[in-house]
Amino acid sequence: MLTKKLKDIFEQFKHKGEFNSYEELVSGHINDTYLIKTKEKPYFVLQRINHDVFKNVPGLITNKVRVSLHIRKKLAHLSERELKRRVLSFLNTNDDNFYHKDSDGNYWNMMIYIDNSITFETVNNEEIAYEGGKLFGDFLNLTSDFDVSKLTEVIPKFHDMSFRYSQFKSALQSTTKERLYRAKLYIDCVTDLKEEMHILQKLKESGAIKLRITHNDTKISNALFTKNNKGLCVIDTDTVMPGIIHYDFGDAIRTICNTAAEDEKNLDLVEFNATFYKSYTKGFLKQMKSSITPLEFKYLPLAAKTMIFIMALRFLTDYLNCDTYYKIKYPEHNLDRAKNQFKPVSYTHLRAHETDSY
Ligand code: GN1
Ligand code: MG
Repeated sequence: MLTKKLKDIFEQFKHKGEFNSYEELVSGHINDTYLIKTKEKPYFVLQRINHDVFKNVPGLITNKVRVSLHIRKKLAHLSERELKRRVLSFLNTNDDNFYHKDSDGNYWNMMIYIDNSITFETVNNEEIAYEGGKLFGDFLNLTSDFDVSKLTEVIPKFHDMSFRYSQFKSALQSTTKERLYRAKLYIDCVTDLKEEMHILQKLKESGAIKLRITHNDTKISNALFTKNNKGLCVIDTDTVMPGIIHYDFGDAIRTICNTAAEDEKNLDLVEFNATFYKSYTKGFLKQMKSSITPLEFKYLPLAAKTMIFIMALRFLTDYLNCDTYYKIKYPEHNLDRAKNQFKPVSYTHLRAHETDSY
C-alpha cells in the first residue's frame, strides 16, 4: 500500500530513476522521510512535510531551495559531482514546482540522496566534533551574505524564549494531575532559570546581536560526513530562517557534547563532554573567524546552555500537553527526553566564561 503511494509520488518528480524499493529513515521527530532506492544510482530522499507543524510549506521549500542555490554559487569552483555531495539538490515536479501536494492534502519534496556518507546520533571522537564545528560554521559563513529578508520565518518565534515560556505556562494550566506530578522537579528548574535564559533573546531584540541566516536544527545527525570522518554536507534545512548564530552553535553542542542520545533514559550515561566542546568550538571558529563579532563570541557558552535548556523546555511542554507535537515511541518518551536534556544544563552553566582559550 505504502509502496504504491510512494512510487506514485516519486513519479510526480522529474528524474531518470526507476523505483525499486523504499526504506523509512526514522531519525526525525516531525516529518516522514523515505529513502527511495532506484535500479540505478543516485537514490533519492522523499519527504512528507508535516503541515500541522510547518504551516507554510511552499515558503519552507522556497527557503530551502534558495539557500541551496546560494551555497551552490559560492562553491561554483567545485565539480558538478562534488557539488551534489556538498549541497542538497532538490528536484522539480513534472509541473515545475519544488513540491507535490497529494490528494490527501499532504506536501512532498524530494532531493538527491548523498551516497557514501555517514551520520552520527552521538559523537564518539574529537575529530567528528571538530569537523562538525567546521561544517556548521561553514554553513553560517557561506550564507552570511544572504539577504535575511528573502526568507520566510517558517515557524514564527521558533527559538523565542518568551514564546516557549508562554507555551509552557499554558501547558501547566491544561495538563493532567498525574503529568504535573511526574514533571514537578523539572517545572521548578524552568522557573528558576527564567531570567538567565532570556539574556540572548534580549541581545537579539536590542539589535546588539545581529540577525543572520541560521539553520536552527544543528543536531549532529543533521551533518553528513565522509566515510573517513570529514564534514560533507549540512542536511535538513527545513528550519533555515533568520536567527542568531547562538542558535546553531548551542544546538550543535547539545548533541555533540552529550555522551548519550537525547532520549537516553539512564541518566548515568548522560554526561557533558568538555573535550568535544573545545574541538567543536575550534572547528566552528576556524570557519567563522572573519565574520564573528566580539559580542557573538562572548556569548557562545551561554548559547550552549540556552539551547539545551530550550529543547528541555519544549520536550517538557509537549509532555504536559500529552504529546501533541513530537513523535513518541512510548508514553513517557517526552519526559525522558526532557530529563535527559536538563542534566547538562547545569554543567554548561559552569563553563559560561571559558571562551578565552580558543
Ligand atoms: C525536531 O524532526 P527533527 O528531528 O528534524 C525539532 C527540532 C528539535 C529536534 C530534537 C521543527 O527536529 O527543533 O531540536 O526535533 N524540529 C521542529 O531532536 O520542531
Ligand atoms: Mg529538523
